[in-house]
Amino acid sequence: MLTFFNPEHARHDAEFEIFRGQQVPAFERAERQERVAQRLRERGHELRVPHADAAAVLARLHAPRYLEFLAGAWSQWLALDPANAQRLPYASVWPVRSLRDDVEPDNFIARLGLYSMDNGQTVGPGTWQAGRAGADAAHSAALAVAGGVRAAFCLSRPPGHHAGPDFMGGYCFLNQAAVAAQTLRDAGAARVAVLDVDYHHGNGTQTLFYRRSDVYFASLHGDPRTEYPFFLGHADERGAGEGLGCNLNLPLPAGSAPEAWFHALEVALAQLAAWGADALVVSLGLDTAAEDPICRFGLTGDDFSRLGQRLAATGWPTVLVFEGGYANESLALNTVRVIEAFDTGARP
Ligand code: SP5
Ligand code: ZN
Repeated sequence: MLTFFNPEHARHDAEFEIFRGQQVPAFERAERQERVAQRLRERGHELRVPHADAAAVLARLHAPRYLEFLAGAWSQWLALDPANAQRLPYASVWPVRSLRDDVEPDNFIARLGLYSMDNGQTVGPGTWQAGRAGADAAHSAALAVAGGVRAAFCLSRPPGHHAGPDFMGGYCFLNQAAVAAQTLRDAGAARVAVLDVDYHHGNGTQTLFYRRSDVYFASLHGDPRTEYPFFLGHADERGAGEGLGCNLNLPLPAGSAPEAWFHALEVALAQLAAWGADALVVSLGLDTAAEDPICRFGLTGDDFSRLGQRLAATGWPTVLVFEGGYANESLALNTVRVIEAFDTGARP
């Protein structure tokens, strides 16, 4: 499968994340993607550096002040104290209910909180460049598909589906699946389906399209009552305004078996077909794997092949966008299983 991959992704690669008040080794590392890229090369897939510029699409999805903050964050952090070059900023205050989010504070950490939903990621020296490279990859993959390629893989990181209109969260900064969906729309697809199969609910993507009737968001994920992102992803979220009826959440209990997961997949695909989708974006998280260190579904290698085959059988022009997946040993194998099963299933 034609794959868009930009080595710039590695410019965002924090060594640690915060867990229970301690710095622990980060789960979302550049190594994840390097391993997938390596495996794809070994298997003979074409890896192409993206050249299309997603700036204009990003500007329609994300708030200008958020993009401006992300672009300038590292230099502002350094300007506070040259010693900050050796430190990473973490948010510690957030504008929750009753607090104002319309006035941007001057204080850097306060602004970081304004533009974050959690402290699961930090902004480093290359975060903006890595994020932009990922968005360009999503834009390029969608343009290839709009141009007649049956399917393309956007092998980007950091991931994107938790990033909303004006916030980062859950290791995500810029919403690549949303960039792909918007690009397909702009290129002429009337109805674009986004299917999110990451273990975690894609709260950012849902929110970006919640009031729109031209993009349908469907997601299968760990029940937010117990699983991250906790505050969105329930079954009663059906869209709003024009977008009412164009959002489907299928939360499953942590620990659900593959058969329950594939049943939910059928429900989602039937809904997207009934709606009349003419192109598909898959938020391809592989943290549903049995061996994933932070998630609790039990998909096996064969299940990932089954997923790829099932997606190909829909017949839709498809952009696959890499999201989560933290069992680095099997991640590359499972990703390539999805990609190759799709290729086999899509062959005429
Ligand atoms: C894209 C994506 O999959 N984002 C996931 C964000 C999950 N954030 C919560 C991580 C909680 C980590 N728990 C550490 C357990 C250590 N034993
Ligand atoms: Zn995830």
